[in-house]
Amino acid sequence: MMISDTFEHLKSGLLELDMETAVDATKSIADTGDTQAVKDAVDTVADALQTVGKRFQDGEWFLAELVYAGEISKEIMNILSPLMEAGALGSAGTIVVGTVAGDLHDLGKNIFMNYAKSAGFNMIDLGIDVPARQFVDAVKEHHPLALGMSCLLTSTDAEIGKVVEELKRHGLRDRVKVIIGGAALTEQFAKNAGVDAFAPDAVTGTDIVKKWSSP
Ligand code: B1M
Repeated sequence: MMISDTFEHLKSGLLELDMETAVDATKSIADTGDTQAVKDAVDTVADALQTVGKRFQDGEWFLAELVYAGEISKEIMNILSPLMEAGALGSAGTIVVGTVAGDLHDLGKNIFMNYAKSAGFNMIDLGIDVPARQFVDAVKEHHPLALGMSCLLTSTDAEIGKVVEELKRHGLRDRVKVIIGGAALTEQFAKNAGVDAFAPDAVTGTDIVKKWSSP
């Protein structure tokens, strides 16, 4: 089978909610041992998830389908992530990442983490529904180059300002760069919230932290 067919199976497996096809295709890609193929597979997942989001927005898909598409994506990323980590792990610096309090979305955050890991960053994942205090404690503990927050709900975007305030209150704001991403946010929001950067996607986010790592 051609490698292009395998990417097609990965995508169709996700979009047809066929776990077995998606996982088999991912394993075939992983077995090639080709780092670029692994990155292309992550791009394929990100692309397919945009389609998933559109189907949900258009009322074509419902919550159960969304959740299952999320589970398939996680299985795929579980196979791909260790291969992406194989690079110069941690050499570019540490980044602490989490999804803000009240928000349980993590697919985009995980994709960003995988991209940044593959670029050599040591990623510390605080998970989802992370309170401001926990972000601050992690900055104190790990002294990261950057703190990343993901937010997909307009009802939780105020959490970002809270974290920035907490960082200031603990005298940490000048010691860490702050990057945010997620469907609820914009460049303008980032300016108002006093963070250093907004990443519209994982690739741009990784480019931004790379610049911070080697100015
Ligand atoms: Co929810 N959801 N959801 N959802 N969900 C959205 C966000 C929504 C826009 C859908 C819609 O109505 N059109 C909407 C929010 C509306 C709003 O606030 N304005 C919504 C809603 C309402 C909800 C619930 C309230 C639904 C309900 O229960 N009635 C509920 C809330 C639960 C909660 O969090 N408290 C809910 C639940 C869920 C599921 C659990 C079913 C599932 C999440 C599964 C999971 O994450 N494990 C889910 C999903 C899948 C979505 C959509 C369809 C897709 C999100 C996604 O994963 N996209 C989403 C619709 C949409 O976004 N169009 C929607 C793919 C992902 C790759 O994109 O996360 O944007 P994204 O990440 C991108 C970039 O943004 C960027 O890089 C990624 C890749 O390029 N990025 C970063 C993201 N974070 C970054 C951080 C960085 C850098 C880049 O640095 C730190």
